[in-house]
Amino acid sequence: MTLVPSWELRAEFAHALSKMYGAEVPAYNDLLDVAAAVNNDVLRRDGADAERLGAASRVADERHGAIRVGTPKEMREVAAIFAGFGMMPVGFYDLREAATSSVPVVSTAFRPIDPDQLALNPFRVFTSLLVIDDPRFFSPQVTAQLSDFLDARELFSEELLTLARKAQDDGGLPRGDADRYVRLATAAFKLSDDPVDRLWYETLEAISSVAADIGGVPSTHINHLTPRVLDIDDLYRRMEERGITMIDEIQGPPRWDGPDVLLRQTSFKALAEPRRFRAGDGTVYTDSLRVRFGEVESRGLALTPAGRDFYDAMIAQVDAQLAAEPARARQEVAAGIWSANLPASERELAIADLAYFTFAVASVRPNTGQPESDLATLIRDGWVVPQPIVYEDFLPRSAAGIFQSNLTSEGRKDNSRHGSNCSLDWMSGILGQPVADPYDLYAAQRQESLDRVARQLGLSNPITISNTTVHQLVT
Ligand code: OOG
Ligand code: NI
Repeated sequence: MTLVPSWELRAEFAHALSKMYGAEVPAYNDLLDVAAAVNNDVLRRDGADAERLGAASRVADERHGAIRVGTPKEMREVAAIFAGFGMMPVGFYDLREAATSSVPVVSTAFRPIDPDQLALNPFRVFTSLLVIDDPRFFSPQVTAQLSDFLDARELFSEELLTLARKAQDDGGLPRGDADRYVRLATAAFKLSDDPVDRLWYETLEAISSVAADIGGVPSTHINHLTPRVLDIDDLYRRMEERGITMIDEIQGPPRWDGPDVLLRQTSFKALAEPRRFRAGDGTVYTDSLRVRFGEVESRGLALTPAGRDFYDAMIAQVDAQLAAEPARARQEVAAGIWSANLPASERELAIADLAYFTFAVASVRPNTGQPESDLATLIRDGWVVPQPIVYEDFLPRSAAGIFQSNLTSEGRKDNSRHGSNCSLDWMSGILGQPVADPYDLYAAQRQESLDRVARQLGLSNPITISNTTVHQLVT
């Protein structure tokens, strides 16, 4: 029997979620319209250049979602559901540390890992786990109450989990099962109209509105769904022109004259949505909550560890300069620091080993000399050409910013206490499967292309990457 392959299941799941979220949050549909209009304009303006970081068809369909769960068991179940769609855990983000206000979660992202799979459909879900025993946020009593509350709920049915395991084991599902799997998985992330216990919700909200959104309600829901756009500054302007108030600034790197790196994101604030509540005396009534919002992103080059350190140093300099000149706009300060420091072309970024690329033998080979085995020399001498690798992951600081811009209150965090230690390995333990390190994935992709190039050029030694330039910030 022919199976619907996992990439098609993933694409259908992403479409079904998008349709559901658009019905729940109509402003999301506006965002999709504007994003599509911006992308069409950029494609018309820049032609093939606009597709250097992903084919137009991939970008048009590209979304990331965000969900939040409460227990290691829920986290494992969600991992099983995503695995059936070919989405694996990648990266670790500790938002308890990255956020200044009360965001008691640690996160990973489920996404395809293979470049071919990413090209077919890159759907990813940023998935956060509430750390219910972190004493900076929760008293022992609240921890115990949270534990009881969360243990009593069931987010995912046995049928859904069984279909997911089958999809993972077989690499796909027959049509009938596929439809059922996509339908059940989508419904599991629908905003529920089961009444929310008001007093319990408020107890948690006083500590952290994120904790209330996760542990104060009987089910989980998609928090936002984010399209990818090729010109986020243009999108920001067009949304404001439509009268939709965006958060104050675009998160992440600035717009500048060189290549985009990593990830730029912005969002509109959470909108009031009707929700049902149960009061202390048992009466059920309708009120509203503001937790779900619209976000959009643009993606640039993946940075190497050296590039990321350099990025972090530039960000620290932006912070320092803003502290000295608080009236200036962050994006403008950052653009100045970028121009003074970051190599302004893909070729130079590749030579300096600051960003990840795959390499191909140049179509016109140099007609003198022999190729060296040092990568920077091969690029400089014209033997190989770099192709950018797009950043497929997230940024903790932007994620914290996105969480924080939508909190209804600062919440409480007792910084005199020590938080429980969490790490990528700890998350692997929770999930019972390895969480991939994004750098390993990018490096492996690069290495595969270098091995191919070495064969094609007939090099007797493997190609080496020496990072001889030490990057110092201009101050
Ligand atoms: C997740 C926030 C992080 C992003 O794009 O960085 C995120 C959440 O609000 O649950 O989605
Ligand atoms: Ni997001």
